[in-house]
Amino acid sequence: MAQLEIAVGQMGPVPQGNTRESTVERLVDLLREAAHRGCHLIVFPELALTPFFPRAAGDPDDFPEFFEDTMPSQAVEPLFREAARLHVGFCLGFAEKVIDEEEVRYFNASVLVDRRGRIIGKYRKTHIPGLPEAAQGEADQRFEGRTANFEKRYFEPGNLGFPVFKFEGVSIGMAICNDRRWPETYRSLAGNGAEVVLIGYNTMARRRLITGDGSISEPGHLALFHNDLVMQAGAYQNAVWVVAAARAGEEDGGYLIGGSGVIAPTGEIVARALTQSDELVASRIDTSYCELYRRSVWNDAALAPP
Ligand code: CDT
Repeated sequence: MAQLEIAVGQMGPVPQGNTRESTVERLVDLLREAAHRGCHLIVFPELALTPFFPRAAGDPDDFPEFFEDTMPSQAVEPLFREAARLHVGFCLGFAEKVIDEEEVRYFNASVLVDRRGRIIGKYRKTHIPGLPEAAQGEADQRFEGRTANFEKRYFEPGNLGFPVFKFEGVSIGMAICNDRRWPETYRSLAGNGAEVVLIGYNTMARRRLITGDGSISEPGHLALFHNDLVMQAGAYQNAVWVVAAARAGEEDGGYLIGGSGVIAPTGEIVARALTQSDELVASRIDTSYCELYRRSVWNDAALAPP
């Protein structure tokens, strides 16, 4: 049994034109608040360093400035330094560019950083959503008013599986945005021993659902309902804590739902963001709830402890 004081670092919009340095300063401010509130770990959103650029039907060559080819890059160093100084770990989502056997590859990734500022885990998003191609004449780099998702044009599916890492004695796995909608995400992580699943996300409100041959609109209220539904079910059915950090509010003419929070293995939301801005939400995570449910309700499943 272990306990962890954990924080969600929800972010308000990061519009185009913001410098990486100013965005990292906001992350550092949230990390400082987490330290002030006695937290051991803070979770930041998906692609936390940039606008949610896959709304534009471009490709990685259109936005080289949004990709990190080292982590920490020079701009992100202050966050790592402050984490080590204040003894607070973090989980950070970013767009990753790697050279693999002379081939350039792009992943939607996150790292888990320990309380000494060292990377102890990496995850690459498995379920890449969106359209691979824009409609005729639509392929460009415009963000304004766009609610589409073109991630398939930017990222390939992750190749690291669903790894789990020890952080202060607690088994932690990561997932990124669309991954949270898929039951195998939680089941794979829980099967690998995860007690806590950290999720960063960027979900557009009033989005269109992509079908094989186009898209159809979805009632606006369902975006937040489905967000809660999948994470609460994932937490309960797999006896894990879910700690979810969103980007929220109006960014370049599109609206991101927010709704960051912490969900217990009971399936209950135990802490939740109130705003659509940078906001810290903190909660104590107690892994005895994972054990309780694995020994009782889920006792005959693969999740049961040996
Ligand atoms: N960023 C991201 O993964 N967004 C997705 C869009 C999914 S469209 C079904 C999300 O899950 O919100």
